[in-house]
Amino acid sequence: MKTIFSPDQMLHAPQFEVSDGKLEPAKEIPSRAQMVLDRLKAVQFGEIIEPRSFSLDPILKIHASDYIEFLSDFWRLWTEEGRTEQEAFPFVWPVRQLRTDIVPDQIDGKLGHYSFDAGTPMGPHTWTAVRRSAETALTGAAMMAEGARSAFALCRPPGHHAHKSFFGGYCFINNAAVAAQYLRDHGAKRVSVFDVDYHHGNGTQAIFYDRADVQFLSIHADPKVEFPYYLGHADEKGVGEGEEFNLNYPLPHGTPWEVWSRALEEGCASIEAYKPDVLVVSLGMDTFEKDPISQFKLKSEEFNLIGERLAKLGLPTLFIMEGGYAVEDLGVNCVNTLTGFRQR
Ligand code: OKP
Ligand code: ZN
Repeated sequence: MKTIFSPDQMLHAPQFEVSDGKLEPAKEIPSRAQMVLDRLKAVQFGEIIEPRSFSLDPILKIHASDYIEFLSDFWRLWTEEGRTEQEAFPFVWPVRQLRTDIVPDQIDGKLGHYSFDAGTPMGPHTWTAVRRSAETALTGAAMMAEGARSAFALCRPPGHHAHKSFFGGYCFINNAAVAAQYLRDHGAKRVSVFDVDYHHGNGTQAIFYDRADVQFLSIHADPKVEFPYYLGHADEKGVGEGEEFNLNYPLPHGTPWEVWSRALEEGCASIEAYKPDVLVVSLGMDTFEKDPISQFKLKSEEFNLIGERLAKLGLPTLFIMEGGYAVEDLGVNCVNTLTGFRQR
């Protein structure tokens, strides 16, 4: 299995994040990708290649053009306002009963309009890294469309929290959604996106919520007690054509493999019934027992079992990296998953 990655993805290097009501050291940092690369090399897992270049068109099939323009122009606008801070945080949002149709001219108003949390700072090179991360996912999708049986897109920044026109949860472009759409546009009739990150993939869910051609499944911590808080409940099943094609498996804090793996079984059964042409896995390793921001209890060896179970589906499978913040163990846990998949 080939891995796709660009060093440009390291250019997004946040220092801080707002989390749990305070300013904290950033968790979604470049060393995450480095740990995975180091492990891939240490076990000689397979070739590591650079992403191809793509126009913005496949990204604009998922994201609104004004949003992408905002992301790409942001640092220029920020500095033109005279801001000198090296990272920018949104701090005000259009909620429920306020108007949401007018994009403010002022930079803080814009930041709030195009985001949903203050945990996702933007720096001078964020856009470069974000675009490259999406191209990493797109290259994986293109390789699958060209006949590969599997590929690993080492995306960073991650993507599954990003909606059509707002960022948050460390995510800017929804890499998995962009890849799934690319696969739909290049021969796949049906695509399943299985999100095994600890956090609900609210962005991916929202993007495909009314569609029958992309099935979305997510196993995650119950949003009543965990980020992203407002989506990911079991009764969110899709709307219109998309009804029954959105499946959420919220689980309590403290969930061990014995319980988590039952949701994995249920998800796999639904994928088998759906009969997709290709599977996209939103791969988060933050279900790990030692993850600093998460509360599930998976052990390192159990990541091999995730890979093995997914392999049993017998589908062409594109892995897209999402979360995982126990940096020391991240490479092992990630490569364990891919190894479990490959050894079936
Ligand atoms: C991104 B991904 C709650 C803090 C939440 C944001 C978490 C974003 C996770 N205690 N901070 O899904 O791994
Ligand atoms: Zn996560």
